[in-house]
Amino acid sequence: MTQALDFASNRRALARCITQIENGSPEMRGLVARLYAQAGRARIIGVTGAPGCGKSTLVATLARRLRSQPISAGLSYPQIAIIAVDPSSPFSGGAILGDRVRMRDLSGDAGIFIRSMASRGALGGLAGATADVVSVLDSAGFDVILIETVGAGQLEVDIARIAQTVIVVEAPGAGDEVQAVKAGILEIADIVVVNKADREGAAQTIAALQSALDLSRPERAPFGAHKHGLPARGQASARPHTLDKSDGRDVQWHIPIVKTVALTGEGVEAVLAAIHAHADYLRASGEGARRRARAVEQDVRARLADLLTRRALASISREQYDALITATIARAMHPDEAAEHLMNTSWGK
Ligand SMILES: Nc1nc2c(ncn2[C@@H]2O[C@H](COP(=O)(O)OP(=O)(O)OP(=O)(O)O)[C@@H](O)[C@H]2O)c(=O)[nH]1
Ligand SMILES: [Mg+2]
Repeated sequence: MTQALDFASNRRALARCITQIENGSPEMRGLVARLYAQAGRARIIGVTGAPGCGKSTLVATLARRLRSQPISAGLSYPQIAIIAVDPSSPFSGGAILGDRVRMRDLSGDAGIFIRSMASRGALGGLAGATADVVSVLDSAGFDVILIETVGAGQLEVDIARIAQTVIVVEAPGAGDEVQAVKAGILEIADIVVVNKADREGAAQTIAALQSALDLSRPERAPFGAHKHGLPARGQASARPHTLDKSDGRDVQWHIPIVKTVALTGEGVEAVLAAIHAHADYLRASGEGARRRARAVEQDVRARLADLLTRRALASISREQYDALITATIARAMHPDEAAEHLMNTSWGK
């Protein structure tokens, strides 16, 4: 508990702890496990989309807006953490520095903590490390945690899924082509944002996204859209996401498409309204708990796969391992046989 309180006031200790998590440092395990027990209060929002679509600008604008709105009692302002995850770079490379520059104007605010993550090495890979960092930030008392990922592959999908609410950002581009569909990330969207709406082609992009969403989601009644002033059906929104019928509830989420100009803040209020509406939906439908259960299971499996791999590799010498791979390359062995051999060696068979 003291440790968690220390983090809130001691950003340097927090930054050090995150670096150790990234590096998969074993000394951190006990602390991370203790802090995990204290997490579960923060609102976690993932922002993903193609490179350059305006994720960082949107995240910075959202953070500023959130900081200007007191928490319901009206006495304090939310503490916000921003994590930019760049799976493509093993070091803090150019893209992350770019983010830092773009988010520069936030750094004067003591209520906002910004951090980039790039390296691997932690159990469960980068997604596992991100999950650990999120729970450390959560236990440290951050009210909102924003995770920015580039959204180009399965790893980014896994990282985005750590969030309770996933925002997929798209910018007007060439014709009907929707980057989010190409990258396979539209299917994880809870809210779709068409940013750079000041640019030509925003209407076509919205139409293309709308039909992509319509194709993938059957029709149901919307939840919470009117209450939160979101666009009505048929305007800039898609068909609702179907819930598992077995839960017997009639609460549906209606994925909104929100138009923004993140540079000027236009439309960002509507994104916040959608985020609040989605939180209501997650609570009312029980989907929030189901989603967390799925994410936890996925995380456990990723860590298990890592542990088993590490154990198997530790059970043989480098030379034996190389010989196994060489034999497989020469087709003297099937990859299944090589894997099984490693597995059996590690179990002492
Ligand atoms: N015209 C216009 N430009 C924007 C808008 N939002 C962001 N930009 C610009 O688009 C460029 C990329 O913005 P970022 O916020 O860095 O985009 P990103 O998606 O975080 O980029 P990566 O992290 O590199 O993938 C910057 O030059 C921004 O100033 C917008 O609403 N309209
Ligand atoms: Mg960025």
